Amino acid sequence: MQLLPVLLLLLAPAALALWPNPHSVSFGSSSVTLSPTFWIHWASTTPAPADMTAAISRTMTQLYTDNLQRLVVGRANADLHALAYAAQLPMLHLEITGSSEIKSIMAEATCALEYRDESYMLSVPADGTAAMIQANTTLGLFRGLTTFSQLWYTTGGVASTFPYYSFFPGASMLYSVQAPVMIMDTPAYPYRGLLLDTARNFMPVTTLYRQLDAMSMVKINTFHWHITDSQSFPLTVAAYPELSQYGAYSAAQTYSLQDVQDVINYAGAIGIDVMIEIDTPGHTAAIWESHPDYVACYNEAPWGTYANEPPAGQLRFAVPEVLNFTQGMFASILSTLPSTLFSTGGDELNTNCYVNDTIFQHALVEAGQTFGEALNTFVLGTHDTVRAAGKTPVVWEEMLLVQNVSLGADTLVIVWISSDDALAVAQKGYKMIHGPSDYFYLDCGGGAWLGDDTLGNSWCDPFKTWQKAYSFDPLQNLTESQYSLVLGGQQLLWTEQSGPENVDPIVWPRAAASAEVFWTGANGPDGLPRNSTEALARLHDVRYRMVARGINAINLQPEWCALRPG
Ligand code: CP6
Repeated sequence: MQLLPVLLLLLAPAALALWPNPHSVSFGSSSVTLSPTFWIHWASTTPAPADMTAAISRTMTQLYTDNLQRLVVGRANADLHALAYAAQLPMLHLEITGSSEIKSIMAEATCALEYRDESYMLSVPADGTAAMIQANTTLGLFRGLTTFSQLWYTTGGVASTFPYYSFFPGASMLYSVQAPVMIMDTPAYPYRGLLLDTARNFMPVTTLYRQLDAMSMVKINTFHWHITDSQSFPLTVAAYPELSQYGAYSAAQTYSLQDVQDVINYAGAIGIDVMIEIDTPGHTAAIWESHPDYVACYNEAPWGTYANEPPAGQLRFAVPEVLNFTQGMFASILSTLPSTLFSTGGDELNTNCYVNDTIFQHALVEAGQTFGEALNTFVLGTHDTVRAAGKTPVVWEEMLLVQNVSLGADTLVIVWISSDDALAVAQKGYKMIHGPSDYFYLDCGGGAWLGDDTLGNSWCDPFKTWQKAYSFDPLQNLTESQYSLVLGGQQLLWTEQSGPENVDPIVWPRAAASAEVFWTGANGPDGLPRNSTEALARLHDVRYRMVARGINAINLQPEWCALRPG
């Protein structure tokens, strides 16, 4: 009975630790080792952009410090004697194809989704001639480098002695077991994200860097930064410094203008675009701290009547100065952002908040507008500001499906309440990003919080395993003509119950699941549907490599399984 899974494991192709699985891949059955003088060669006559040069040297370091031994199928696969005589890979050429101007990885990673080119071809011959990555862009080359670094295992021994090892059994060697390797790769979807919330609990930039490192390892290309909310406003806004001065938990728990640029630059250099969200008009109680006139029902009791979480407080969006302020705030932030995407939020607006708010009701009368008309004016007004900065507005699904705001056709809609809602978004003809709570919420099942029942049940229980996220079908319920509306998707961590201490274990390696769903698409490289049994072996390797690179990713198995001989 237990033989079956073992047999399946031995028969499975593509056992190498590639994650996400490439679009197409072919392996041979020869081993190659990495030559002690292996180097990575920038093959273009135009000098490499600085972030590309950094990526090359980081890849060299990672090859020698990952120290990943072959797992699951066992150390026995490293036949030291055979490897001592295997062909040695002397170098890797990086070649830009096509004639477009060579730009930095960051420039390519932050360009509009429709121009994003992450495709590459990678070949590793079995005969000791050079390997090659070809791509139209530095971003494509960078994705290829990430894949290349996943091809190599060490035989053990002392990796730090590299490249001074000698080829005697027992010495450390980096090897790849399935040469020749031929990979043609391109993502199925242009948007592959991770949302992190830094408003419920603050996360220092060093914590964010670590998340970005892990994201880049699995080719996630967008950090959706939910930077403010009702509980705190940690973002420094140049034109309105009082927002964070009064709205942050403390002066230490703020992001300076420089911090934000540092995060954006760090992300861009490793192929990640930062999409900032300033959630409006709900989730804005923290704005009351600096602008009490702009916020209705602040901290009103019982909070459950006015908000999904304490403290209650939402923008008085019908008041003209509130729209002016929000536009001014957005413009100030937008002018510092390279991304073409900016989220104005729009989730969980609570209408009770405004019923007895005389200032809001007076503003409605003054404008001669209904609630819905005033909301339309506000949201479309803020979106005009986003477009004036050359960017595309992004909103949560309620703006479209609950509030019926007449969003511009360019607006991207994030589905979160239920995966079933994707169909309604598609029927209205809008482009969407999948982030449904029934598959992708990383905080669900992590324990109840305020607002959940007294037995400790949370409405978003149960815990969403990586297998659950992995089972998501981006095209489910949609008809073929609607497929092109799906731009991709993301897992999400809301941080009511997390912070720098536990963010790594809550997120990793689970968030690798959606990274593969949206890179690889419905089918794996062999044309067969993705399945989590095949994926598990590769995910173990992802986890070990993450730990080697300083990410506190959780175990998926007892260590015994990794040590067991094949
Ligand atoms: N905060 C904001 C949240 C949530 C959302 N928006 C949320 C809702 C339900 C669950 C988890 C998180 N905490 N701003 C929804 C998009 Cl179960």
